[in-house]
Amino acid sequence: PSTQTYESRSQTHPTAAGRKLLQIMAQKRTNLCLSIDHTDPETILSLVHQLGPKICLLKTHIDIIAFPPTTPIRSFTAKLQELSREHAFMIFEDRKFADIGSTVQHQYRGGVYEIASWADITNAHSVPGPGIIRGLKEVADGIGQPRGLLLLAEMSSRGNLGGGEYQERTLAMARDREWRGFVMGFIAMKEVGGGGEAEGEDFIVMTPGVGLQVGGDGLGQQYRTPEEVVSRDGCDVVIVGRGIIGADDPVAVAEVYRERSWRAYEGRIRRKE
Ligand code: UP6
Repeated sequence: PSTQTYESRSQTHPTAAGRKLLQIMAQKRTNLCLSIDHTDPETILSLVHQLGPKICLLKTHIDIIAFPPTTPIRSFTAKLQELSREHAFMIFEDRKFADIGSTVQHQYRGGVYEIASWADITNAHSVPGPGIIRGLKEVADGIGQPRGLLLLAEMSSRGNLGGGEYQERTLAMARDREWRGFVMGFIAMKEVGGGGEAEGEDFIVMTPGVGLQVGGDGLGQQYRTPEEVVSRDGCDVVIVGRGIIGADDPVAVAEVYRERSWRAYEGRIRRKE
C-alpha cells in the first residue's frame, strides 16, 4: 500500500470507512490524526473547532472526559459529529476493546458512551481471538453508516508485547474474508501486510508515538519523527496528542506536524515511482 497514493487507494480500498478516510486525506492534503486527550468537554470542542481544518481524523478517549452532570454525553458526541461534517474529518474512538465478542458488543453499542453510534472508527486488541472482530462487526453492521476497525498489531510503548509473531498472527486474523469490509487497518509502528495488494488487500497503518523530535514521556511512551514514521517506515496516518494540545499555539504546531507528515508522504510516493 505504501507505494500508492492515498487518492488511488481511496478508489479501491476494501472498506467504506477506509475509502472515505483516504479521500479526505487526499482532498485536504493531511495525514494527521489529532489525539484529543483532554478531560474537559468544552476545551475539547474549542480545540477541535480550531484544529479541524488540519486533520483527517480526530481520535478520542471518551472515557477520560469529566462530563459535568449537566452535559449529556450524547449532546457532546453530537457536537463532535457536527464538527466532523463541518471540517471534513472522521472520528476514531481509541477504545482498544479487549474482551470476548459478547462483552465487546455491549461495550461498543451501549453503556453510557454508545460508541458505535458516533465513532466512524474504533480499535481492538487481537489477544481475545477472532470472536472480538465478529462481535464488533455484528454491531457495526446494524448501524447503517460506514464503520471501520483497526487491530492493534504493535504499540508505541517500550516493552510492549506486540510486533513480531503477535503482529503476524494479528495480520492473519485481519485477513479473514468474513470482515473484509470492516477491518480497515492497524495500529502499528511500520507498514503491515505489504505484498497483499494482488489480492486486493490494503491495510491503513496508523501510528502513535510521534513528536517533532525523538524522545519519550517517562511512562514508556516513545516518540519518533513524522519522517521516520511515514517516509522510512511506510505508515499512513500520524497520531499526535500532547505534541499539539500541550503546545502554546496548537494551531501553529498542528500545521508543522501536518506539513512535515504530508511532505514525508510525498517523498515516499516519489521515491517509489
Ligand atoms: N496510543 C499510543 N500508543 C499506542 C496506542 N495508542 O500512544 O501504541 C495512544 C494513547 C494516546 C495517543 O492512548 O491517546 O495515542 C498518544 O498520545 P501522545 O502523542 O500525547 O503521546
